[in-house]
Amino acid sequence: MYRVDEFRKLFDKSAVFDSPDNMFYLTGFRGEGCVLVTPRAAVIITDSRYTEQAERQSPECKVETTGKERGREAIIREYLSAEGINELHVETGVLTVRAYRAMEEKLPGVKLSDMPNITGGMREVKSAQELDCISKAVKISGRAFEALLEKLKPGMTEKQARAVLEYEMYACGADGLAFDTIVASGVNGSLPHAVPSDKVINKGELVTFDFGAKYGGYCSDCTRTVAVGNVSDELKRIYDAVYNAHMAALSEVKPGAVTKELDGIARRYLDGLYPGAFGHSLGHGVGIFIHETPTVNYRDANVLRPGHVITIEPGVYIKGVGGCRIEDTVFVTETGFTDPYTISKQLIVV
Ligand SMILES: [Mn+2]
Repeated sequence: MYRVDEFRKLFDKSAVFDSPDNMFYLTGFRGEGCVLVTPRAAVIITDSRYTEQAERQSPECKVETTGKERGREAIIREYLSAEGINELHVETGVLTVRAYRAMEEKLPGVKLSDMPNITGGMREVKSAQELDCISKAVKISGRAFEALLEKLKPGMTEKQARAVLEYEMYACGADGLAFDTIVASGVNGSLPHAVPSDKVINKGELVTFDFGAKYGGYCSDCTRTVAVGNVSDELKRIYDAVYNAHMAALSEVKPGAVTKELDGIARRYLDGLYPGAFGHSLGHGVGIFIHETPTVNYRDANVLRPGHVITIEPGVYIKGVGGCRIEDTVFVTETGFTDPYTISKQLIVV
């Protein structure tokens, strides 16, 4: 997809993009390098490993290959001087200090300015094509999770369970993983972002899986907590509380809904039952990157619009006991929302 024209309507100055996500969003190019956008030019600056790829993925862009005599800044300088431009907006949140200094040094007479967040806003509202990619990523991860449930047994380690789930995502057609898969069993469940370990999964434990696939450059994000055999009433109560919080917040997802109020629905309910046990945000936007705007937390009053893609993922985490989280990535529609997942949210017992 080529979105440089759309970008220029919102920003008529010159900019260079170094973040792979923004490079891909604006041009469709998925290799390394940078993208220069001026009022007249859209240029992918890359090295010879990616020249042909850039031409294939982004036929609308000019492709420039760096070489010994003509580095990235030299190419940028040529384009800027051709248009008489003396200011360049850069992604200061992405560039290393070294890269920034190299630009300062090698682009004399060019003022480097902070790039306003134009692409972040553009990326919030997804096109039908983008929603299709996210739906496919969701379906791949859903099929993979079903395959995992067939194989999940007490005695497996968290790492082994992760290996199965990630293998199945690839086998089901994922281009890659949206993020590092989380598997947290038993007392490890109190760590919201637990790293899978050699711990054996035992009967009587809850196991939280947080996983996502990438398809066509877009992410999916899902969490399910399953019971291995019979679990204690205490763990069942935690599950029910998270389930209720998830469903209550989800049911209010619609255009016009304010994100901090959605967060509040889940937070007030869970704080009433388990004070302080729900520490993280209710959710986040999802797209090319796994955590995008709009934010869905207790601070920000973002107003949801059709085309927003967000997660709803309340959780309860109690040290020494365990934890639970239930998450789906959902689409805001004209009238409410659609939830593309088919994995049950009722407690699954394996
Ligand atoms: Mn998430």
